[in-house]
Parts: sequence; C-alpha cells; structure tokens
Amino acid sequence: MAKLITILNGPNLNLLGKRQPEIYGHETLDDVAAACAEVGRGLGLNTELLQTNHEGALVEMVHKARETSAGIVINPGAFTHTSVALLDALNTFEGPVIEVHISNVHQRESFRHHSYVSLRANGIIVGCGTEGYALAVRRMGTLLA
Ligand code: CA2
Repeated sequence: MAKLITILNGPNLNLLGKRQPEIYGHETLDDVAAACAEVGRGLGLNTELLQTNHEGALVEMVHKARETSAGIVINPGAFTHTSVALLDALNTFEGPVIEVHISNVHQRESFRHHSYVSLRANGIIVGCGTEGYALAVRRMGTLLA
C-alpha cells in the first residue's frame, strides 16, 4: 500500500490566496493540495492536507499522523515561533518531518527568525512560495525510498 504524507498547516493559512498575495502568493490551500497530490502520485505516495487555527488541534493532528503517516510536511504558521507543545508532539513522530515556510522568514521581523519546529525538522524549505510544499513532498520521496 502507498505510504501517506500528512501536510499540516497552522493558523491563518486557510486564507492563502485570498489575502496578502504580495507575501503569500495567489495559490489557495486547495491548489497546494492538488500540486502535492500530483507530485506524490509520481513518487507512489499518497498525500492529505489539513489546516487548523488551533494549537491543540494541530498537536492532535500530529498524534493522528503517528498512526497513519510515513512523513509530515508542516507549515505551523505563527506556532512555529511560539509552540513548545507542537515541538514536543513532533518529537513523538518517528518518520521524517519537513518544515515549510512560504515567505522568507529570515527577511522579515526578528521574531520570525526562531523556530521551535526546526529543532525537530529533518529539512526546512523557506521562501520558495507555495511551491515549497511540493518540493517538500519531493524530498519525502527521497527520504522514504
Ligand atoms: O511564511 C510562512 O509560511 C509563515 O509560516 C506564515 C505564517 C507566519 O506567521 C510565519 O512567520 C511564516 C503566517 C500565515 C498567515 O497566512 C496567511 C495567508 C494568506 C493571507 C494571510 C495570512
């Protein structure tokens, strides 16, 4: 059976393609899901994309992925910079974790320069726009081969 890659998105990313296109681009989260599914198909991987605005819900999505998924791609949104709980949850996940940021967080405010999630991530993709998600799925293909 094909391995599953869970693509998790944190707060406000439901607005992707609908607000602030100068920072986050014109693609919606549905467009991202479709692009990831296509890359995954070529690699023999299934993908699912989830989004929540709630920290506890994101932690629970990681717990669920422990049972269902071979790898996690995650854009934690602002929880990147604040959430030890999310880091602790990701530390219980056994497969690869790739952290994605659409914008180049290092060109932005200094509070965006630190990521708790990076302490766990096997790889980090920053500033590649929404294309970064598909790049992360591509990387999963290598890590899970
Ligand atoms: O660059 C990224 O992907 C971020 O993870 C996005 C977060 C931000 O807090 C991080 O520092 C960097 C914000 C997500 C907000 O998403 C929106 C998308 C479209 C319109 C408005 C917000």
